Amino acid sequence: MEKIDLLENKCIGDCFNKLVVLNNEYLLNFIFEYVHLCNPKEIFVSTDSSEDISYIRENALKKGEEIEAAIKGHTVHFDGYYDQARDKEKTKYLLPEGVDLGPYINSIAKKQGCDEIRNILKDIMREHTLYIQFFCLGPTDSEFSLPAVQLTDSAYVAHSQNILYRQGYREFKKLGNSSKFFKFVHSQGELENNISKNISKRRVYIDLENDIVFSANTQYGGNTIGHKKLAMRLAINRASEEHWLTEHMFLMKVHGPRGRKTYFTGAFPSLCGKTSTSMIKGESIIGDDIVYMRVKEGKIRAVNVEKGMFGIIKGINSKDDAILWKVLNSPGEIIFSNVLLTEDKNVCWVGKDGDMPDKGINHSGKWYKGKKDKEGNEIPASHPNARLTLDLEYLDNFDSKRDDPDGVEVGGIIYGGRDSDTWVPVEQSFDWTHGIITKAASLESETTAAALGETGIRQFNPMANLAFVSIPLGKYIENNIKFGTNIENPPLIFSVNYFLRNSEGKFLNEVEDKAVWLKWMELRVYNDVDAIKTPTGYIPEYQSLKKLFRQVLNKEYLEEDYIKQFTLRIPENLAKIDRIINIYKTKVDDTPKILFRLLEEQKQKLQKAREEYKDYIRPVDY
Ligand code: SPV
Ligand code: MN
Repeated sequence: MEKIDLLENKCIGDCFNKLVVLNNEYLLNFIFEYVHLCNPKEIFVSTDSSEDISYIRENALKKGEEIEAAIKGHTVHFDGYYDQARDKEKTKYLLPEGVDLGPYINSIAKKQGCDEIRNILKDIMREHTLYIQFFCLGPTDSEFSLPAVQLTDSAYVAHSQNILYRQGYREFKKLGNSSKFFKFVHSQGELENNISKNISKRRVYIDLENDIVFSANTQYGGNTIGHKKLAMRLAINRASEEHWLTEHMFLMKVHGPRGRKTYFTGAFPSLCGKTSTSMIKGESIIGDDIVYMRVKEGKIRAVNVEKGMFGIIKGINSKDDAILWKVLNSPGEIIFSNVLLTEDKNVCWVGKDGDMPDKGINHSGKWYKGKKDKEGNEIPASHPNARLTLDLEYLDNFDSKRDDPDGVEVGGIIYGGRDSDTWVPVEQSFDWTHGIITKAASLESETTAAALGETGIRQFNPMANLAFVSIPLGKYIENNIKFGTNIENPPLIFSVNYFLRNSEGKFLNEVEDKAVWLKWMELRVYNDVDAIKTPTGYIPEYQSLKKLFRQVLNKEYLEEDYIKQFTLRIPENLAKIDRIINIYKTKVDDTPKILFRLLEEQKQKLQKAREEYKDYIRPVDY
């Protein structure tokens, strides 16, 4: 009785009733436990209604978590200066004694971690409103649907979730008295000027056994928006148990000849062109960050887990990003985070058309040109990881298949990283297993200035998913291999590399060239173009690309450029294979044996080719 009273007393208006009618004792117990611990001042419960959704947005403005910008519907939010990205170090799995998920998985003993997080959460919401929200990951009324509940004391986080995820109060009504849903507890903690003050107590702790993620003393979306990367970690574990896949991928429709439509997914580490690929001119976007994939009737089908975009804004301009540019300059619901807001409430970011104003407010507070931080570094007008949050429906290239409960059939899967010297711009693997091993599981990416630390350092990032893999890595690789092996015609697997350079460090491709690679991959799905077999996979013939460059970009494509771009770089490829084998040998338990076998085979093929042709093989030499 006492529990019920506590909840009822804190609930605003009829909010208590909104919980009761869901008829789920697990849900009520969960909510009670964290209300008791976090002790919010009051509780707001959101259903799927537009009034409830508006209430949250209005609260974000009223509490100063967001500021209205000049264009109607646009708001700006700031995270703290030292809270601008995912905190990898303080993101940990709570693991019971005796469980070890390997060196790539950051963990803490469950008892110790639970004590620590409970201490941090104790009374943490006492000055705040708690928002309780229900969502559905994946389309509603679907085999893919995963219900999830979020508790957060940030109206900004709650507002972001309303833009990014499908409402799920109705899904919870259908769920009845079940404990099978994901749970998130977030608090921004004590605030100073609306910024989380206790950054040293920032934590993201993940409890896989109970499908709960705790996040405290942080505001940045990647640490706080429960349904994004927090849910992704839970979903990778769930998918592994149930034999489907959760991947860090976009989902898009590529338009082929004669009205043909082919769906592609693509995995790229952060800041490597994932969103920009899904936004390529002339194609259609279904999602830009996370997919679930299941095998149905012998075909791989995928859905977008989300409904919105939490995209990087740096560099968006009218010429290269016409569709986004239009939306960013029109009325509509958009949250900008960590951009520059001028006195007349204009939103600016690095790389936007026009001149950058020399003052305004940004993630460092009052900003002026030349301002330096405590470390003496000049503060840019907007943070490199500044973002825009919007519903994909606003985009002219939006594909309404996004909400199809059956998802879409996947024709091709693309893996890409930031690689200055090894992979060719586009290549098809020999088959599913070869693709998963030599492309996906071998993915590396060079660090950029946007992340902390030295730039240009190659980082191992299998499936662009290393930060989110919540099961032993060897098992995750094995799940991926198995997923496509019993399928008669699995999707083709490709690698792309938008960042190849010549020996002087100059990029060998233009930004827009990726539109051509995409069309070539689409044709390959139906064997509509021939390809050249190399020791590492199939690459395009010059003539097919020449034709596509003309069709897609109206550009002359020179054979000398083709040769530079598609020359097989044997020493670099051999060095890469050695790095990858070494990682799987020394840092990964239970790597599937076939991974070593295939990589050794590829190595031998490359060595043999080197004897025949020397270190660099031009595509015209095969
Ligand atoms: C990414 O970094 O991959 C993102 C943004 O999609 S975050 O929400 O931080 O994960
Ligand atoms: Mn992402």
